[in-house]
Amino acid sequence: MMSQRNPIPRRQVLIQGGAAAAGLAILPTDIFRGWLAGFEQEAVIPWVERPHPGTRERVNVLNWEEVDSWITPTDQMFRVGHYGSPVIAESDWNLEIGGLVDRPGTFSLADLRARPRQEVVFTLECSGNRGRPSFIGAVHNARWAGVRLADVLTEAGVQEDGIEVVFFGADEGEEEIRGNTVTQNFARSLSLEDAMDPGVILAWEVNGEPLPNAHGFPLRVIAPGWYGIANVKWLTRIELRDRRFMGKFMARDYVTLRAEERDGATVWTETSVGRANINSVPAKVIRNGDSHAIHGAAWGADIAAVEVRVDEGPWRAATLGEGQGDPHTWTFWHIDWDATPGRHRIVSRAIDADGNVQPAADDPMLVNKRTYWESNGQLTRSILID
Ligand SMILES: Nc1nc2c(c(=O)[nH]1)N[C@H]1C(S)=C(S)[C@@H](COP(=O)(O)O)O[C@H]1N2
Ligand SMILES: [Mo]
Repeated sequence: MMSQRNPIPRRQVLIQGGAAAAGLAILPTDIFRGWLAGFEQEAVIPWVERPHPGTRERVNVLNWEEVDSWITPTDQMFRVGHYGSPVIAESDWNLEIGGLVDRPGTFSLADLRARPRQEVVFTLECSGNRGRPSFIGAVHNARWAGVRLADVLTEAGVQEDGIEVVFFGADEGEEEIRGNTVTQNFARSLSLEDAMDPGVILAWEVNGEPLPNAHGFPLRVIAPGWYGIANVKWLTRIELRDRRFMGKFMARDYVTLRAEERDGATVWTETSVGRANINSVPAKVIRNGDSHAIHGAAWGADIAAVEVRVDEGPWRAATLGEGQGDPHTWTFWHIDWDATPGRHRIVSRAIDADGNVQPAADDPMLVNKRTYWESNGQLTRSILID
Protein backbone atom coordinates (compact mmCIF):
# COMPACT_ATOMS: atom_id res chain seq x y z
CA MET A 1 0.00 0.00 0.00
CA MET A 2 2.97 2.32 0.43
CA SER A 3 3.68 4.40 -2.63
CA GLN A 4 7.03 3.73 -4.26
CA ARG A 5 9.92 4.94 -2.18
CA ASN A 6 11.26 7.40 -4.68
CA PRO A 7 13.46 9.88 -2.78
CA ILE A 8 12.89 12.68 -5.29
CA PRO A 9 9.26 13.17 -6.28
CA ARG A 10 9.04 13.25 -10.04
CA ARG A 11 7.31 16.61 -10.13
CA GLN A 12 10.15 18.28 -8.23
CA VAL A 13 12.72 16.92 -10.67
CA LEU A 14 10.70 18.18 -13.62
CA ILE A 15 10.26 21.66 -12.16
CA GLN A 16 13.95 22.03 -11.34
CA GLY A 17 15.06 20.50 -14.63
CA GLY A 18 12.72 22.74 -16.57
CA ALA A 19 13.90 25.89 -14.84
CA ALA A 20 17.55 25.00 -15.34
CA ALA A 21 17.04 24.11 -19.00
CA ALA A 22 15.29 27.43 -19.60
CA GLY A 23 18.33 29.18 -18.10
CA LEU A 24 16.26 30.84 -15.39
CA ALA A 25 18.12 32.24 -12.44
CA ILE A 26 17.75 29.96 -9.45
CA LEU A 27 19.17 31.18 -6.19
CA PRO A 28 21.33 28.61 -4.38
CA THR A 29 18.97 28.72 -1.39
CA ASP A 30 16.02 27.74 -3.64
CA ILE A 31 17.95 24.79 -4.97
CA PHE A 32 18.92 23.79 -1.46
CA ARG A 33 15.34 24.03 -0.25
CA GLY A 34 14.08 22.05 -3.23
CA TRP A 35 16.73 19.41 -2.68
CA LEU A 36 15.76 19.10 1.00
CA ALA A 37 12.07 18.78 0.17
CA GLY A 38 12.92 16.13 -2.39
CA PHE A 39 14.66 13.98 0.19
CA GLU A 40 12.03 14.42 2.86
CA GLN A 41 10.67 11.05 3.92
CA GLU A 42 7.19 10.30 2.73
CA ALA A 43 4.88 10.75 5.67
CA VAL A 44 1.45 9.46 6.66
CA ILE A 45 -0.86 12.31 7.65
CA PRO A 46 -3.00 11.15 10.58
CA TRP A 47 -6.79 11.17 10.30
CA VAL A 48 -8.64 13.62 12.49
CA GLU A 49 -10.90 10.92 14.00
CA ARG A 50 -8.75 8.38 15.83
CA PRO A 51 -9.93 4.84 16.47
CA HIS A 52 -11.10 4.31 20.04
CA PRO A 53 -7.96 3.57 22.05
CA GLY A 54 -9.53 0.64 23.94
CA THR A 55 -10.64 -1.39 20.94
CA ARG A 56 -7.18 -1.90 19.52
CA GLU A 57 -5.85 -3.54 22.68
CA ARG A 58 -8.82 -5.80 23.24
CA VAL A 59 -9.06 -7.56 19.90
CA ASN A 60 -5.85 -6.36 18.21
CA VAL A 61 -7.64 -4.62 15.33
CA LEU A 62 -5.67 -3.21 12.40
CA ASN A 63 -4.41 0.33 12.52
CA TRP A 64 -5.02 1.25 8.89
CA GLU A 65 -2.42 4.00 8.92
CA GLU A 66 0.25 1.36 9.63
CA VAL A 67 -0.87 -1.19 7.04
CA ASP A 68 1.92 -1.58 4.51
CA SER A 69 1.84 -5.20 3.41
CA TRP A 70 -0.88 -6.91 1.40
CA ILE A 71 -0.64 -10.03 3.56
CA THR A 72 -1.42 -9.13 7.17
CA PRO A 73 1.42 -10.24 9.45
CA THR A 74 0.02 -12.83 11.86
CA ASP A 75 0.78 -10.70 14.93
CA GLN A 76 -1.37 -7.89 13.48
CA MET A 77 -4.44 -10.05 12.86
CA PHE A 78 -7.52 -9.18 14.95
CA ARG A 79 -9.05 -12.05 16.93
CA VAL A 80 -12.45 -12.91 18.32
CA GLY A 81 -13.42 -15.59 20.83
CA HIS A 82 -16.97 -15.64 22.14
CA TYR A 83 -16.18 -18.22 24.81
CA GLY A 84 -12.60 -17.22 25.51
CA SER A 85 -9.57 -18.63 23.72
CA PRO A 86 -8.95 -22.33 24.50
CA VAL A 87 -5.41 -23.70 24.47
CA ILE A 88 -5.38 -27.19 22.95
CA ALA A 89 -2.47 -29.65 22.91
CA GLU A 90 -2.18 -31.44 19.59
CA SER A 91 -1.70 -34.78 21.40
CA ASP A 92 -5.09 -34.38 23.14
CA TRP A 93 -6.92 -33.44 19.99
CA ASN A 94 -8.57 -35.09 17.03
CA LEU A 95 -11.25 -34.19 14.54
CA GLU A 96 -14.43 -36.26 14.58
CA ILE A 97 -16.70 -36.63 11.58
CA GLY A 98 -20.13 -38.00 12.29
CA GLY A 99 -23.85 -37.82 11.75
CA LEU A 100 -25.26 -38.72 8.34
CA VAL A 101 -22.10 -40.14 6.79
CA ASP A 102 -21.33 -43.69 5.67
CA ARG A 103 -17.86 -43.71 7.22
CA PRO A 104 -17.73 -41.75 10.50
CA GLY A 105 -14.25 -41.41 11.92
CA THR A 106 -11.56 -39.46 13.67
CA PHE A 107 -8.51 -37.75 12.20
CA SER A 108 -5.27 -36.59 13.77
CA LEU A 109 -3.49 -33.58 12.32
CA ALA A 110 -1.00 -35.98 10.70
CA ASP A 111 -3.92 -37.86 9.03
CA LEU A 112 -5.16 -34.60 7.53
CA ARG A 113 -1.69 -33.44 6.50
CA ALA A 114 -1.26 -36.67 4.52
CA ARG A 115 -4.02 -35.49 2.14
CA PRO A 116 -3.53 -33.04 -0.75
CA ARG A 117 -2.61 -29.60 0.56
CA GLN A 118 -4.67 -26.59 -0.45
CA GLU A 119 -3.73 -22.93 0.06
CA VAL A 120 -5.96 -19.88 -0.10
CA VAL A 121 -5.49 -16.17 0.53
CA PHE A 122 -8.63 -14.78 2.07
CA THR A 123 -9.73 -11.44 3.50
CA LEU A 124 -11.67 -12.35 6.63
CA GLU A 125 -13.80 -9.59 8.10
CA CYS A 126 -15.75 -9.72 11.33
CA SER A 127 -19.38 -8.93 10.51
CA GLY A 128 -19.34 -6.55 13.47
CA ASN A 129 -16.61 -4.49 11.82
CA ARG A 130 -17.81 -0.92 11.14
CA GLY A 131 -20.72 -1.55 13.53
CA ARG A 132 -19.43 1.38 15.59
CA PRO A 133 -17.78 4.46 14.07
CA SER A 134 -14.40 3.79 15.70
CA PHE A 135 -14.35 0.02 15.09
CA ILE A 136 -12.93 -0.28 11.57
CA GLY A 137 -9.95 -2.64 11.76
CA ALA A 138 -11.51 -6.07 12.37
CA VAL A 139 -10.33 -7.49 9.06
CA HIS A 140 -7.22 -9.35 7.91
CA ASN A 141 -5.83 -10.82 4.71
CA ALA A 142 -3.83 -13.99 5.34
CA ARG A 143 -2.59 -17.06 3.51
CA TRP A 144 -4.14 -20.23 4.93
CA ALA A 145 -3.18 -23.85 4.22
CA GLY A 146 -4.95 -27.11 4.92
CA VAL A 147 -7.10 -29.73 3.27
CA ARG A 148 -10.22 -29.22 1.20
CA LEU A 149 -13.37 -29.76 3.25
CA ALA A 150 -14.97 -31.30 0.13
CA ASP A 151 -12.26 -34.01 0.06
CA VAL A 152 -12.89 -34.92 3.70
CA LEU A 153 -16.69 -34.97 3.25
CA THR A 154 -16.45 -37.04 0.07
CA GLU A 155 -14.22 -39.54 1.85
CA ALA A 156 -16.70 -39.77 4.74
CA GLY A 157 -19.55 -40.38 2.26
CA VAL A 158 -22.40 -37.95 2.94
CA GLN A 159 -25.74 -39.77 3.02
CA GLU A 160 -28.60 -38.70 0.85
CA ASP A 161 -30.54 -36.86 3.54
CA GLY A 162 -27.49 -34.98 4.85
CA ILE A 163 -28.12 -31.34 3.93
CA GLU A 164 -26.39 -29.41 6.71
CA VAL A 165 -22.73 -29.47 7.78
CA VAL A 166 -22.28 -28.33 11.39
CA PHE A 167 -18.87 -27.32 12.74
CA PHE A 168 -18.25 -27.47 16.48
CA GLY A 169 -15.42 -25.64 18.25
CA ALA A 170 -13.76 -26.77 21.49
CA ASP A 171 -14.77 -23.50 23.17
CA GLU A 172 -17.93 -23.65 25.26
CA GLY A 173 -20.12 -21.38 27.32
CA GLU A 174 -23.28 -21.35 29.41
CA GLU A 175 -26.43 -20.13 27.67
CA GLU A 176 -29.95 -19.47 28.89
CA ILE A 177 -32.37 -20.87 26.30
CA ARG A 178 -36.11 -20.64 26.95
CA GLY A 179 -35.74 -21.26 30.64
CA ASN A 180 -32.96 -23.85 30.35
CA THR A 181 -29.38 -23.25 31.37
CA VAL A 182 -27.19 -25.26 29.03
CA THR A 183 -23.48 -25.58 28.37
CA GLN A 184 -22.83 -25.58 24.67
CA ASN A 185 -19.93 -25.35 22.25
CA PHE A 186 -19.45 -22.60 19.71
CA ALA A 187 -20.99 -23.93 16.49
CA ARG A 188 -21.86 -22.71 13.02
CA SER A 189 -23.09 -24.51 9.91
CA LEU A 190 -22.97 -24.36 6.13
CA SER A 191 -25.42 -26.00 3.76
CA LEU A 192 -23.91 -29.10 2.11
CA GLU A 193 -23.76 -27.21 -1.17
CA ASP A 194 -21.79 -24.33 0.37
CA ALA A 195 -19.55 -26.73 2.30
CA MET A 196 -18.64 -28.59 -0.92
CA ASP A 197 -17.27 -25.39 -2.50
CA PRO A 198 -13.66 -26.27 -3.41
CA GLY A 199 -12.46 -22.98 -1.82
CA VAL A 200 -13.47 -24.04 1.70
CA ILE A 201 -10.63 -25.63 3.67
CA LEU A 202 -9.83 -27.07 7.08
CA ALA A 203 -6.69 -25.06 7.87
CA TRP A 204 -3.80 -25.89 10.18
CA GLU A 205 -1.47 -23.18 8.95
CA VAL A 206 -1.55 -19.38 8.54
CA ASN A 207 1.16 -17.35 6.79
CA GLY A 208 3.42 -20.40 6.70
CA GLU A 209 3.20 -21.25 10.41
CA PRO A 210 0.96 -23.52 12.53
CA LEU A 211 -2.17 -21.66 13.70
CA PRO A 212 -1.52 -19.58 16.82
CA ASN A 213 -3.83 -20.54 19.73
CA ALA A 214 -5.83 -17.35 19.32
CA HIS A 215 -6.57 -18.15 15.67
CA GLY A 216 -7.83 -21.69 16.28
CA PHE A 217 -4.97 -24.14 16.88
CA PRO A 218 -4.86 -26.90 15.83
CA LEU A 219 -7.54 -26.69 13.10
CA ARG A 220 -10.18 -24.25 11.84
CA VAL A 221 -12.61 -23.73 9.01
CA ILE A 222 -11.61 -21.17 6.37
CA ALA A 223 -14.61 -20.27 4.22
CA PRO A 224 -13.59 -17.66 1.61
CA GLY A 225 -16.46 -15.36 0.72
CA TRP A 226 -18.06 -15.61 4.17
CA TYR A 227 -17.96 -13.28 7.13
CA GLY A 228 -15.63 -14.17 10.03
CA ILE A 229 -18.31 -15.93 12.08
CA ALA A 230 -18.46 -18.86 9.58
CA ASN A 231 -14.75 -19.62 10.07
CA VAL A 232 -15.02 -21.91 13.12
CA LYS A 233 -11.82 -22.08 15.16
CA TRP A 234 -10.59 -24.88 17.47
CA LEU A 235 -12.60 -27.32 15.33
CA THR A 236 -13.32 -30.67 17.01
CA ARG A 237 -16.36 -32.13 15.25
CA ILE A 238 -18.09 -31.99 11.87
CA GLU A 239 -21.62 -33.33 11.87
CA LEU A 240 -23.96 -33.99 8.92
CA ARG A 241 -27.61 -33.40 9.72
CA ASP A 242 -30.90 -33.63 7.85
CA ARG A 243 -32.24 -30.21 8.88
CA ARG A 244 -31.12 -26.62 9.28
CA PHE A 245 -29.00 -25.93 12.34
CA MET A 246 -30.25 -23.09 14.59
CA GLY A 247 -27.51 -22.62 17.19
CA LYS A 248 -26.95 -19.30 18.93
CA PHE A 249 -24.47 -18.02 16.34
CA MET A 250 -26.74 -18.94 13.42
CA ALA A 251 -30.14 -17.92 14.70
CA ARG A 252 -30.01 -15.72 17.80
CA ASP A 253 -26.80 -13.69 17.67
CA TYR A 254 -25.48 -12.72 14.25
CA VAL A 255 -29.00 -12.13 13.00
CA THR A 256 -29.56 -8.95 11.00
CA LEU A 257 -32.89 -7.24 11.70
CA ARG A 258 -34.04 -4.89 8.98
CA ALA A 259 -37.14 -3.05 7.81
CA GLU A 260 -37.63 -3.56 4.09
CA GLU A 261 -40.09 -1.52 2.07
CA ARG A 262 -42.39 -3.54 -0.17
CA ASP A 263 -45.15 -1.80 -2.14
CA GLY A 264 -45.34 0.94 0.46
CA ALA A 265 -45.56 -1.49 3.37
CA THR A 266 -42.81 -2.30 5.87
CA VAL A 267 -41.69 -5.91 6.11
CA TRP A 268 -39.35 -6.77 8.99
CA THR A 269 -36.75 -9.39 8.06
CA GLU A 270 -34.29 -11.35 10.19
CA THR A 271 -31.47 -12.99 8.29
CA SER A 272 -28.49 -15.02 9.51
CA VAL A 273 -25.16 -13.27 8.92
CA GLY A 274 -23.34 -15.29 6.29
CA ARG A 275 -21.83 -14.21 3.03
CA ALA A 276 -19.52 -11.20 3.00
CA ASN A 277 -20.70 -7.80 1.74
CA ILE A 278 -18.77 -5.39 -0.46
CA ASN A 279 -16.74 -2.91 1.58
CA SER A 280 -13.86 -0.42 1.33
CA VAL A 281 -11.99 2.07 3.49
CA PRO A 282 -9.65 4.98 2.88
CA ALA A 283 -6.65 3.69 4.85
CA LYS A 284 -4.18 6.56 4.80
CA VAL A 285 -3.07 9.76 3.13
CA ILE A 286 0.62 9.89 2.24
CA ARG A 287 2.48 13.11 1.58
CA ASN A 288 5.63 12.88 -0.50
CA GLY A 289 7.30 16.26 -0.97
CA ASP A 290 4.30 18.36 -1.98
CA SER A 291 2.21 15.65 -3.59
CA HIS A 292 -0.43 13.65 -1.79
CA ALA A 293 -1.96 10.26 -2.42
CA ILE A 294 -4.88 8.47 -0.79
CA HIS A 295 -4.41 4.72 -0.24
CA GLY A 296 -7.04 2.19 0.73
CA ALA A 297 -8.44 -1.32 0.49
CA ALA A 298 -11.65 -2.86 -0.87
CA TRP A 299 -12.98 -6.39 -0.31
CA GLY A 300 -16.02 -8.61 0.20
CA ALA A 301 -16.76 -9.02 -3.53
CA ASP A 302 -15.09 -9.28 -6.91
CA ILE A 303 -13.83 -5.68 -6.90
CA ALA A 304 -13.95 -4.08 -10.36
CA ALA A 305 -13.47 -0.42 -9.40
CA VAL A 306 -13.05 1.92 -6.47
CA GLU A 307 -14.05 5.57 -6.58
CA VAL A 308 -12.97 8.31 -4.22
CA ARG A 309 -14.56 11.63 -3.42
CA VAL A 310 -13.00 14.55 -1.54
CA ASP A 311 -15.38 17.09 0.03
CA GLU A 312 -18.09 17.98 -2.53
CA GLY A 313 -15.86 17.11 -5.50
CA PRO A 314 -16.57 14.53 -8.21
CA TRP A 315 -16.14 10.78 -7.72
CA ARG A 316 -12.79 9.86 -9.26
CA ALA A 317 -11.58 6.37 -10.19
CA ALA A 318 -8.72 5.03 -8.07
CA THR A 319 -5.95 2.85 -9.48
CA LEU A 320 -6.35 -0.76 -8.38
CA GLY A 321 -3.25 -2.57 -7.13
CA GLU A 322 -2.43 -5.83 -5.44
CA GLY A 323 -5.30 -8.31 -5.09
CA GLN A 324 -7.18 -7.13 -8.16
CA GLY A 325 -9.09 -10.00 -9.81
CA ASP A 326 -9.29 -12.28 -6.78
CA PRO A 327 -12.82 -12.10 -5.33
CA HIS A 328 -11.69 -13.51 -1.96
CA THR A 329 -8.86 -11.11 -1.15
CA TRP A 330 -8.79 -7.41 -0.59
CA THR A 331 -7.69 -5.18 -3.43
CA PHE A 332 -5.40 -2.30 -2.56
CA TRP A 333 -6.07 0.99 -4.35
CA HIS A 334 -4.62 4.48 -4.49
CA ILE A 335 -5.32 7.83 -6.08
CA ASP A 336 -3.36 11.07 -6.39
CA TRP A 337 -4.80 14.05 -4.61
CA ASP A 338 -4.11 17.75 -5.19
CA ALA A 339 -4.48 18.61 -1.54
CA THR A 340 -5.11 22.17 -0.41
CA PRO A 341 -4.57 23.42 3.15
CA GLY A 342 -7.51 22.95 5.48
CA ARG A 343 -9.82 20.22 6.69
CA HIS A 344 -11.14 17.72 4.13
CA ARG A 345 -13.52 14.77 4.05
CA ILE A 346 -12.49 11.67 2.10
CA VAL A 347 -14.88 8.84 1.20
CA SER A 348 -14.45 5.71 -0.94
CA ARG A 349 -16.91 3.36 -2.62
CA ALA A 350 -16.18 -0.06 -4.09
CA ILE A 351 -17.97 -1.42 -7.17
CA ASP A 352 -18.12 -5.13 -7.99
CA ALA A 353 -17.90 -6.93 -11.32
CA ASP A 354 -21.71 -6.89 -11.66
CA GLY A 355 -21.84 -3.12 -11.12
CA ASN A 356 -23.13 -3.27 -7.53
CA VAL A 357 -21.96 -0.23 -5.59
CA GLN A 358 -21.04 -0.24 -1.91
CA PRO A 359 -24.01 1.50 -0.25
CA ALA A 360 -23.82 5.11 0.95
CA ALA A 361 -23.99 5.57 4.72
CA ASP A 362 -27.59 6.85 4.33
CA ASP A 363 -28.76 4.03 2.05
CA PRO A 364 -32.18 2.79 3.31
CA MET A 365 -30.80 -0.79 3.49
CA LEU A 366 -28.38 0.47 6.18
CA VAL A 367 -30.53 3.11 7.83
CA ASN A 368 -33.37 0.58 8.22
CA LYS A 369 -31.05 -2.02 9.75
CA ARG A 370 -31.47 -2.20 13.53
CA THR A 371 -28.59 -4.51 14.43
CA TYR A 372 -24.91 -3.63 14.09
CA TRP A 373 -23.68 -6.56 11.99
CA GLU A 374 -23.08 -6.14 8.23
CA SER A 375 -22.44 -2.37 8.42
CA ASN A 376 -20.70 -1.97 5.07
CA GLY A 377 -21.65 1.62 4.23
CA GLN A 378 -19.21 4.04 2.64
CA LEU A 379 -16.76 5.35 5.25
CA THR A 380 -15.99 9.08 5.36
CA ARG A 381 -12.76 10.11 7.11
CA SER A 382 -11.52 13.63 7.92
CA ILE A 383 -8.03 14.99 7.52
CA LEU A 384 -6.26 18.26 8.19
CA ILE A 385 -3.71 19.47 5.63
CA ASP A 386 -1.37 22.26 6.70
N1 LIG B 1 -14.69 -21.62 17.85
C1 LIG B 1 -14.88 -20.32 17.53
N2 LIG B 1 -14.69 -19.92 16.25
C2 LIG B 1 -14.85 -18.62 15.91
C3 LIG B 1 -15.28 -17.66 16.85
C4 LIG B 1 -15.49 -18.11 18.20
O1 LIG B 1 -15.83 -17.33 19.10
N3 LIG B 1 -15.27 -19.44 18.49
N4 LIG B 1 -15.47 -16.35 16.48
C5 LIG B 1 -15.75 -16.13 15.07
C6 LIG B 1 -15.73 -14.73 14.68
S1 LIG B 1 -17.07 -13.80 15.14
C7 LIG B 1 -14.75 -14.18 13.89
S2 LIG B 1 -14.85 -12.60 13.33
C8 LIG B 1 -13.58 -14.99 13.49
C9 LIG B 1 -12.29 -14.26 13.80
O2 LIG B 1 -11.19 -15.04 13.41
P1 LIG B 1 -9.75 -14.68 13.98
O3 LIG B 1 -9.90 -14.63 15.49
O4 LIG B 1 -8.82 -15.73 13.51
O5 LIG B 1 -9.40 -13.33 13.44
O6 LIG B 1 -13.55 -16.26 14.14
C10 LIG B 1 -14.81 -16.91 14.16
N5 LIG B 1 -14.63 -18.26 14.62
MO1 LIG C 1 -16.96 -11.76 14.16
